[in-house]
Parts: sequence; C-alpha cells; structure tokens
Amino acid sequence: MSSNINTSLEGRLANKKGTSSKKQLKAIDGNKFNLQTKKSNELAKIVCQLREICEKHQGERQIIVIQDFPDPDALSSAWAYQLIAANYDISCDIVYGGTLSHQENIALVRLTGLPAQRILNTALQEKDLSIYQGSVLIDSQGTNSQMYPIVEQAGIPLIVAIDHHSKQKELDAEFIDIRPQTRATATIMTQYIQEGMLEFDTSNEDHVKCATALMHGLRSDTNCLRQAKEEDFIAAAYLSRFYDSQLLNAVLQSARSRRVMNVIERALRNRLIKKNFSISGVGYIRYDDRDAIPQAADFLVTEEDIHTAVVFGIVHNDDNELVIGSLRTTKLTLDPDEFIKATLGKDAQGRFFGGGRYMAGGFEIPIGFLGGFNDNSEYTKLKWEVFDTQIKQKLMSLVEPEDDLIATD
Ligand SMILES: [Mn+2]
Repeated sequence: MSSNINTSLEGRLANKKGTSSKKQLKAIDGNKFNLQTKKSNELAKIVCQLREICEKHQGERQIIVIQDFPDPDALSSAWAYQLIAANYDISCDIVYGGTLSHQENIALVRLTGLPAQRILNTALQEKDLSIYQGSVLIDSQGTNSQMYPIVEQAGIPLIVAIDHHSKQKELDAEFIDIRPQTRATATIMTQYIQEGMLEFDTSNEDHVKCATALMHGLRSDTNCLRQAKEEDFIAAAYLSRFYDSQLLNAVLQSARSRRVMNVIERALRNRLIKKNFSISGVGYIRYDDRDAIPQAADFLVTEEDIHTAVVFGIVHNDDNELVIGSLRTTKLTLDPDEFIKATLGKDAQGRFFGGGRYMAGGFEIPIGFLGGFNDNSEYTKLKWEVFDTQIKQKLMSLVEPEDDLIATD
C-alpha cells in the first residue's frame, strides 16, 4: 500500500520537474560516463605497461621489498604481485627487515600462510643477492625499509614500484604506479586483477586467502571503509566474490597484548593537548611492540575536540635504537605528509624522516651516536627527555607558531 503511494508521488514529482531538468540529468550522466571511460582507459594503459614489463622479465627471480614493519595493505599487495608475477614465470620472494608487530598482522600471516619472510640486515648483507635479477617495491618507495638500501647497493635494478604514499624520492624503475589519491595499494592491486592480470578462482585456496588478505588491507588503510572512495568500494565488491569472511573475522578478532595496552595507557597519561592536537611521548618500547605506537595514535585521535594525534617512542632491540612516531588526523585540510616533512625536516643525506598518506603518517629518526641500551637508568632517562623535548618542540612549532614552544600542562 505505502509503496504505491510512494510510486505515485515519485511519478508526480517527476512530471513536475519537466524536460529541462531531465536534459540536465542526461548531461550530468554524460559527464560521468566520460570521466569513467577516461579512468578505465588510463587503467587499461597502466595494466598494458605492467603486462609488457612482466613479459620482458619472464623467467626471472625478483625480490619484493616491503616496509620494515609491514601492514596488511603491504603484505596483501605484495602477495597479489607475487601471484600475478607467477603467471609470467617470475618467482618472487617477499621480504621485510623488521618485524610483524600488530596482533592482526601476525594473525593475518599465520592464518593465511602469507609467504613473507623476515630477513635481518646482517643476514641480508651476507646473502648472495645476485640470485635476483630485479627488485620490486610495494606500498613503499624504499624509504621505510632498512633493507632496500642494501638491495640498491647490490646493484639490483628496480623493476616495479607500486604505492599510494606521496612521493618520497625520485625512483628509477621500469614500471611506476604511484597514486597518492588512492586510499590503498590493495585497491590498485585488485584493479590489476580485475583487468585480467590474474584470474581469481574460488576453488584455489591461495586465491581465496589472497583475496581475504587484500580485503583486510583495503579495510585497514581506509579506516574500515569509512574513508573509502568509489574505487575502493568497487575493489571491495570485486573481492567479495572470492574472499573468506570467516577467515577475515578470525584475523580481526585477534586480541591486543597486555604490553600494547600498557603503551596505550602511557600514551593517554602523557598526552599534551594544544589547539586540537594531542601529542604524546611513550618512552622506550620493545621492538616487537612497535605497532603499539600507531594503535595508541588511533586511540588518542578519538578524544573529543582532537583532530590530530602524534605518538612517538624509542623502539629498541638488542643492538639498535630508533625514534618511531605515528600521526593520525581527521582534519581534512591537514596533510600528514606535508606536516611531518615540515616539522621534522631532513637528515644529513637530505632524506626526510618520514611522510604519509591520506589521514595518516609516520616517521623514524635514527639515534646514531646516542644509541645503545644502557644499564645506567639516569642516562636512559636523560636520553628519552632529550628526544621527547626536541620532537615536541618541532611539532609545536607548527601547531603554535607564535607561542612559547614548550607547554607542560
Ligand atoms: Mn598502504
């Protein structure tokens, strides 16, 4: 009954609109159509180039380098590239130099059997890299990997670079697809697959698991699809035909460790709030808990009247210390990449300490001569205070350009 009323109402409204608005609608549809064809032409061109590159390197062995602390987007996209390359008889090793830190990433790799290997820098230096005829960067431009400079120094040519972070440095690759406007590398990889680079098959267990991993990567880089754009939804819709929802659920249900909870507590306690920014130093963190930093930033940005959160700490393992920080923002006009580059600047070699993508960013600052864990607690405390003060001072210089630099409330 009610639907009848609606239909007749719609009918009457449509009649009232008259022909001029109908024409307008047609014109808008036409524009949309042109835009979409333009987009799909561009994509077809990109995929054609990638196909040529894969054909050219048929039978070779490549090393896929992902960031030191890989996230789901990087892990799943690297896996998709590996499966695509296998179609061209190119065998790929997916490697990272750091560790899997986030509980969801550990679960993802364990539950899907995702073929990524951790290689320590020292082992990589001893490894015979001449077995590789080319390297591949996925969801990275090499700046967030301690491993990539070693691969570069070994003279292995960069064949493919696929990423969605803002440009970090000039890359000399045979195929480059860097799209800072795209929310996830998983979206780009899914588009390649949809364009025929790989035929997903629900009876192939690896395909189902890779589709599940891509779905997770896409979700996690778009804040559970809340920041997703049309192309991400289209990619997700395509993946929905192949992924295993129960498997994805199992990955998402992995629990936080107590140590991660403790870091979040510390971030909450230490936070300094200025002009809608929440900035927090969390002190020393074990290498394996490194991912607690972005998780703490994710949490701090949920406070009312806060649009941007930055959390940082000194991450250490047996022989290395590094300041690592994460930025999360909900402010549309704040570009994380620009903010981090402008506040923290560059190192002696002219490389930025960090960068970002849409609504998120990160940085890594080597400690150099001051590094090394020390039994002397006074020294350890002093060292943290120096870094804490310096980083806050730099961040505050943009948050509050005119005011006194350090606030202690
Ligand atoms: Mn990503």
